[in-house]
Amino acid sequence: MGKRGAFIVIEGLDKSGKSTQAATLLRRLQDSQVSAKLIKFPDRTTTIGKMVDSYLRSESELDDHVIHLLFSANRWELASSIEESLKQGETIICDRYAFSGIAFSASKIRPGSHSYPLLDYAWCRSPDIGLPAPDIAIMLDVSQDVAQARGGYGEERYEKEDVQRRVRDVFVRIGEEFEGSGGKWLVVDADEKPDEVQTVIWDAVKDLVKGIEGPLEKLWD
Ligand code: Z5A
Ligand code: MG
Repeated sequence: MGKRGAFIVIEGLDKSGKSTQAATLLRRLQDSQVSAKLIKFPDRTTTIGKMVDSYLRSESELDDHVIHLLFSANRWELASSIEESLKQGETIICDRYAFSGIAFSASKIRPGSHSYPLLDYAWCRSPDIGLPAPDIAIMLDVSQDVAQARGGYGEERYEKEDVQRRVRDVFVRIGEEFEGSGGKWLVVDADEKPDEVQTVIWDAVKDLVKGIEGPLEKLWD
């Protein structure tokens, strides 16, 4: 049997350049004749994705538990097609994944409280247990003032300074746990110029994209 494709997840704070870097990486892989595709979560095109989209644009209100489960369900909608593509030898670049799911939900605080969590961290992690696990998760770390200077910041529900600060703290915890469970978690300084960020990313993935012999692991399993 041939090698399987690599599953590369790009995560990070808002306006850290995830979509920019994911698109650049895809072009580079295609130029190098590596079979690859780019996916993104939330996938706003599916039935569930449309509900998520409406919530993010503040066009609808949903209970915090419900929106968390919808984000996860949106990933499960695509889980078997991700597995199939990887098995066929196609590399997948994934713009946000389950780590964003935990980071944004577990950083919510109870109304009237300064720091008391609204949703339990372990509860937030549980619906994504068993999803395809990435071979590497690349966390783009941007500072607040740099993110705010970039286009579009502040247009959607979670793009507020205090939210982003709490999200970042949860991302640090997630990274430690992912590494602790044997995963690869790479933090990249995303304040740098796009080309410089891409150089660091390429360096981290260039061997993985040659194909992987080992089985695809399951997330948090
Ligand atoms: N969310 C959740 O709660 N639960 C979940 O399970 C998931 C997500 C999966 C929407 O996500 C929201 O959903 C998000 C998390 C939550 N909440 N918020 N806020 P989204 O992925 O759809 O969000 P987005 O609208 O695509 O924004 P983004 O992802 O945060 O942006 P980005 O992809 O990181 O950045 P970009 O689009 O590549 O770049 C932004 C701008 O900066 C653009 O003008 C670029 O040209 C510029 N840019 C990029 N890189 C650079 C550098 N290095 N230097 C200078 N300028 C740059
Ligand atoms: Mg994006």
